[in-house]
Amino acid sequence: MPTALITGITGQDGSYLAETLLGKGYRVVGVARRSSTEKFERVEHLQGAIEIIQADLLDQMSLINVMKRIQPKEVYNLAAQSFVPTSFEQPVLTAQVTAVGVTHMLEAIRATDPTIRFYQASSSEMFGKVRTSPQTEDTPFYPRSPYGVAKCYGHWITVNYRESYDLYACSGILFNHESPRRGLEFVSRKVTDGVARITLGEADHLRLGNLRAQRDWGFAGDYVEAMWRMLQQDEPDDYVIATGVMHSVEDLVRIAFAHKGLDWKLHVKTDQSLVRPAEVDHLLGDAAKAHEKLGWRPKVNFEEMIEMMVDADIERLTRNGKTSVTPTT
Ligand code: NAP
Ligand code: G4F
Repeated sequence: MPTALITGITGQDGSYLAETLLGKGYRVVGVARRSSTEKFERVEHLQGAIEIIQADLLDQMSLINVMKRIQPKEVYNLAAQSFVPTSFEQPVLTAQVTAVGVTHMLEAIRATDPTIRFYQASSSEMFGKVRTSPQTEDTPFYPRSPYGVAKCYGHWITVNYRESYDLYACSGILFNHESPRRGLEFVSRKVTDGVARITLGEADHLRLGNLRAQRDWGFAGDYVEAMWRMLQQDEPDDYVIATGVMHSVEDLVRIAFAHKGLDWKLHVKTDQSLVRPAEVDHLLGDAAKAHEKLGWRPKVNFEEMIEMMVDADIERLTRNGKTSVTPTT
């Protein structure tokens, strides 16, 4: 049974990746940082099937000790400060975790077992103010937030360690991907949770920022399969993972409200305080390389995903009461 180590296992992608790897027969060990309140909701249903070990991306020695103890064959680095607005408020922390944390991971691998296969969670935020459209692995980066800048560092240090030390290190440039397990602060989940509350009579309106921004949104459950496929190739490489379809935030809002027979214009208020200091206006990915080399394709389309998220939020709120933040699906 090969061992896979996942940093960020308590996050959206970590939980889907853990399920996928268990299904493929892996022993799955997750890294979680110490917290005064444990936050294992997303992997609660995997209790007994996965192991959790404490370490922090900010602490080099803790990562070296994890590698020695667990002896993984594959390492998936999903841990990050991943919320763009927070990166404007906490740019130094974001750089320490999301950028330098990647070097801590790579150094831990070099120091313990350089044959470990490594996946780095890179991001379409690196394309930022896009130079060409759609974006491919060859599109130049132009990040528009401290988060995007940190992800560029993480991306290039992964490439650099692959080329300098012959590590099997891959970078997946993933476009936005969502699910019922998405954090409530991201726009997709904020909207589906808002629609659920309005439908149940718990709220009357929703405050949003820039409705004109456009994203290439996919389903997280589809995207974690691509991460695994990247680590099964003969040679390490970088891949764009995207649907190739772009929607605006306004499209997202319209579809989510319409799913419950609501007119979004009666419930959505725009709030200038939610507009970012610098915005990424459009992102659209071209995943042709992943189609050809990994045989990967997305299965869930945008409308299906948004409707799935609205239904899951209504089900959660109905079951647990309006204050619950625990997603189940
Ligand atoms: P997420 O839900 O925000 O999860 C982030 C994870 O990182 C959490 O488990 C968090 O732990 C952990 N973490 C944060 N700081 C840490 C530290 N100092 N040490 C150890 N762990 C730490 O993010 P996600 O949506 O699953 O995304 C996974 C990765 O893909 C991230 O690197 C993200 O930047 C990247 N990405 C995401 C998308 C997307 O659309 N979802 C697209 C491209 C790239 P706590 O639970 O303790 O906070
Ligand atoms: O859902 P978002 O916060 O995601 P964003 O900024 O695109 O970042 C996500 O995707 C990246 C991949 O491209 C990841 F790397 C990153 O970790 C994260 O997962 O915002 C999407 C869009 C933005 O243009 C934002 O300005 O929605 C717009 N928006 C409008 N109103 C809002 C809101 N975003 C949020 N979070 N909240 C609003 O009220």
